[in-house]
Amino acid sequence: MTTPVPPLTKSQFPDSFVWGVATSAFQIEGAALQDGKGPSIWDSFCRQPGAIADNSNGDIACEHYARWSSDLDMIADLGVDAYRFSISWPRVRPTGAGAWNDKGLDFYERLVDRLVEKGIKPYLTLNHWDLPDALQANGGWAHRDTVHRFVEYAEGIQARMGDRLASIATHNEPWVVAVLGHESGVFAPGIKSRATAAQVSHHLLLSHGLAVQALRAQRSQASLGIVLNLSPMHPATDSDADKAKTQLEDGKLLRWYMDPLFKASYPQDVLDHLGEDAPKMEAGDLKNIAVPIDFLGVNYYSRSVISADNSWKAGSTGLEVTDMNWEVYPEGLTELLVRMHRDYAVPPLYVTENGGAFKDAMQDGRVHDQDRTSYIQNHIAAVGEAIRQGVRMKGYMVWSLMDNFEWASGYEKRFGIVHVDYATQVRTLKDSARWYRDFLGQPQSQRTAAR
Ligand code: IFM
Repeated sequence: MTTPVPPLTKSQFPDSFVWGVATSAFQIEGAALQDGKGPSIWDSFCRQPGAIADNSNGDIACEHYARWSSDLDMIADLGVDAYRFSISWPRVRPTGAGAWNDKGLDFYERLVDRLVEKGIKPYLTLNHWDLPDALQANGGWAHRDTVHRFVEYAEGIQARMGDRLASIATHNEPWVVAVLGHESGVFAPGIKSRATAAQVSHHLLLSHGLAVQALRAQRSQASLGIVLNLSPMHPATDSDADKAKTQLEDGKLLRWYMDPLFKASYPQDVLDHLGEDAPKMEAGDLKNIAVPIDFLGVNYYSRSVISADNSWKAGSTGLEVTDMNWEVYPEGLTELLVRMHRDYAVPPLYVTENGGAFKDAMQDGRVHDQDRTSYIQNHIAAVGEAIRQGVRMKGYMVWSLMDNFEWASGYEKRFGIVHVDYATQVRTLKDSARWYRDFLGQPQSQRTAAR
């Protein structure tokens, strides 16, 4: 395992750089139907036989709904500047339309107030995938009406607590919602239709643009943006077939989202590829999507290696792989950030998620997760390298604060820097959390001037 050279210090980053940890509502809260919360598409999807590897669900998860206060103490003890979390839409508006649920709104308002009290910036994500089930019954993200329900949701949250939020991201990883949720169907709502997936991606982007405009009209003080999951794509070989497939996959993952957001157009090669499955749009949609935003969040875990016949296997190049079977490839993060900066007129960037699932062992009350610690160190160093190459970076957030419900993998994959014993709900700082706390705790006096 390599460690970054020279040794990593916080002083290598601008003083204003924001360090954080991230979670999402469905993955940690539990309390699936408590205090008036409505069911989400993930509550229903978990009930489909075989949908989740360990047949689990989000009913209990990390019991964060009950334990939020001590969880915030733990976050504060890490010394982070920011906490990235999401609101469960059906907790605050159970059917996605109609009546709002005050108990749900109170929960998030208390959370935000306590963060502010502790000097931790609240970074909110509105949609981290748990769409109200009632909206799915009406067609979900494939139905244009959901776009307008999302805008109302954004407005309701802004009206209630927007004055205390540092940042609002409209969506987390729209590619995942569209493709894994509606094309391969391995995520909620489990639909398998390429045309539906394409329509969903368009509606997600449109709802982003319209929500940003609505929040600006409400004079939101929070910085507004969106979070994408991105990877550099590398052909497995120099063959023309591998290179052509790589170009198309790059179009489907990166340019399909970046082009409309920053160039008000969809990439022609992907439109050609989709043919009749391309999304139906209305006049003005692309202009509405490409509204100026204050930040772009990038979630990075690994590169993608593409072979025309899908024969490439992670680990075949000798690189370490995580428990998700994703290559550990920190240089890909620098490559990606530099490319975004070069190819698009991007606002300041954050790494809004980065981290690794590894098999952890609890020994005498400690988790010596050197693999995860090195992973995080090397990726932070990769962000530093992007800054040196001229990229405007604003922050870095570890995924995740604590072990949690890893979607279709259930509780089998652990991404946390804090270990969760699901039987007792005891939280234990892993060595990676201890390292991050020490790294963040570097006294201000040892920090150099902003670069
Ligand atoms: O756990 C997820 C998160 O919800 C979204 N980004 C990727 C993470 C790891 O798979």
